[in-house]
Amino acid sequence: MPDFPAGFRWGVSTSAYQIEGATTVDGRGPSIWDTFAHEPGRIVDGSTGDEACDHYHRHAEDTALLAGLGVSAYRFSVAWPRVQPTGAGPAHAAGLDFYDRLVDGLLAAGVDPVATLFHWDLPQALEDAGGWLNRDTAARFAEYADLTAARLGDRVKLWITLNEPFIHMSLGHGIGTHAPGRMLLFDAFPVAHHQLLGHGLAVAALRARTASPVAIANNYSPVRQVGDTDADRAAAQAYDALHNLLFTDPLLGRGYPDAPGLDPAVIHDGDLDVLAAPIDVLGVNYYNPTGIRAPEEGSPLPFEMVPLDGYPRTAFDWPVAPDGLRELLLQLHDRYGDALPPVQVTESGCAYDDVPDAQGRVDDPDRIAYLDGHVRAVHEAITAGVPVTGYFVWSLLDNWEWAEGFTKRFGLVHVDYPTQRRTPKSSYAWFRDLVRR
Ligand code: IFM
Repeated sequence: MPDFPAGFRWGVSTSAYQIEGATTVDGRGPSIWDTFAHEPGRIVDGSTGDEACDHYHRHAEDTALLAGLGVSAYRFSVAWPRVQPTGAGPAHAAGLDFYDRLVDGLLAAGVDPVATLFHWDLPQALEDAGGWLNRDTAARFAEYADLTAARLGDRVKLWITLNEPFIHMSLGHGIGTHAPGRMLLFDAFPVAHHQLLGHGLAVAALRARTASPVAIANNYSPVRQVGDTDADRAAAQAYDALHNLLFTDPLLGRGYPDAPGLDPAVIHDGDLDVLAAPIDVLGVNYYNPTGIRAPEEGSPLPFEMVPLDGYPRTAFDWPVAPDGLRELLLQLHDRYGDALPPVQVTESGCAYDDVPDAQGRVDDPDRIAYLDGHVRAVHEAITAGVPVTGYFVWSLLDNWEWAEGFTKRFGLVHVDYPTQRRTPKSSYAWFRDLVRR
């Protein structure tokens, strides 16, 4: 493995609803994911995040795993319904106490806390008032950011406002496979704009409370056009605008791209200035490229997704394409030039069906190969001039993978859910050795 620049940040990521459990403990309110997961037929294995990895009670053990890994940073998310159980009103002290303990434990272990404010677990009370379709949710989000930073702002080393607003819009509000389960297709655009507005307002709230850098974590997927007709080209452009540009162009001062569904009536005067508040880091979550061709006649979508041939595949059936990460980082650099802040890869990882052997060891060579390829791709991008300053593996632990329940394992650490026993996989040792070097 080639050398990385001094100070490069190596980390791992998780999110609240996927690991914490304890969903009714210490006054936490319900979130849209509690509601959704409890609806029959929503989650493939019928599971919920009620217990997940029980991290709420086992955070000290998990912090010891981080210390053993030697990472310099840990990216977790704060559950909004712990801080404001009904999505409004003063901070709920018992909820923030948990993150206080977690952050202090991380610092004592020499690990920088990196906090994401919104990783999809909207308080149910806000959803009942229209959720992200309601412009007021953006203001509520800034208020929650302020309350959280008032308590943790002196110790969190990097703040991330939103996680993957594209996924929350498209799966949660476009096709309804994630909470809150709305099926609005392109009428979901207000969810994009209000999340971005909330991000901009939260940046201002955070700046007033802390000197730590502020970021957003976007999901990107380079588009591989399948077919060579004008219609295929138009389809690839439409998908690229929606997935890759819609949530980055306005942040970096270019306004919205020409994307399907964009409704100018939702954008008020002055909003674009709020969205474009300077950020210190752009978080990049990358898993795979997407194959796109022209849709069949009569399709409600202006593109069709097609499987990409010629790649190994993960247990999610996603193509393993490290070259896509290099390509994406170079594209960001080319498109935004000097407007691009330093980039940190805030999620990179893969699901495989890892099973302990007779001795209880979990050998996961496919994950090691995946990570090795993606870390090298980052190095190639740095060599080509892209300012990449960090790389976080998704995820520290096997955890509750949204609509896939417990069926997809992304962790460097295996979790036996009935006993909550944690077993570091061989990829944990591989990543530890990489970080040490
Ligand atoms: O588990 C998710 C995470 O919550 C957001 N990014 C993608 C991961 C894998 O699907």
